[in-house]
Amino acid sequence: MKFSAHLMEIVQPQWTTMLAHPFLQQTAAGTLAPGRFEAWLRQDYVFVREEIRVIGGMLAKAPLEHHRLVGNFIPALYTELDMFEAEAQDFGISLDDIEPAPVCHAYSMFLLATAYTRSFAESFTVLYGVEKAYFDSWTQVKQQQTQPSPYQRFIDHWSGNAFAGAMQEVAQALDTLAQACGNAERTRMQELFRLTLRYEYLFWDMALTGGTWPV
Ligand code: MP5
Repeated sequence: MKFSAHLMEIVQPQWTTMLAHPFLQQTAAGTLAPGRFEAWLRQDYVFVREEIRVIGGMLAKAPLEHHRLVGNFIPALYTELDMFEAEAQDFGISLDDIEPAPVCHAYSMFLLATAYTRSFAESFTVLYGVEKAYFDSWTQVKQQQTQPSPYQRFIDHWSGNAFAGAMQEVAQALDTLAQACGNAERTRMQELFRLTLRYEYLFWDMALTGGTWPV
């Protein structure tokens, strides 16, 4: 079995729980309370901005054969930031002075630390988890929605063909990388993948419940 498929198999129950998160269900049903999408948008904007630094760290370690794939994330993420900025303007949402909420802060620091302190294969596994979580989450929203959503641009972006193609390339590169890893490294990759999924769940939770700093 390919390593990317193996990862999905070992986290299957938690992955299913993540996809059942009320934030996603309510986004699909069009019943999200006012302010909740705004909370997600502001926090995810900060997250994507930080992700560019993560890619910078990964590029420094990327084997030449994977350099272009990783490097291509930088213009793609800037294009995503443009999408956030355009949508925020349409919704009248300010993107100024956003304080990262605890989960957003912890998750982006986890990505950054992984990129700078772990092997390339390990941080690439986390990148796969980040992308796969959004691909599956927004694809499910797209499949479940029965009417157009005010947030359609986001739904279409992460469930569309371009993102699906990039997703496939990432999965293939991960499978190639994993073939050259020993058992100990593969075990660490699995642990990091599970952590990534846990953070993804928490990110939806934060969007739905606020999750701001208590003190
Ligand atoms: C992604 C994201 C998708 N934007 N935010 C979270 C919390 N998880 C995953 O990654 P990308 O690189 O923005 O497509």
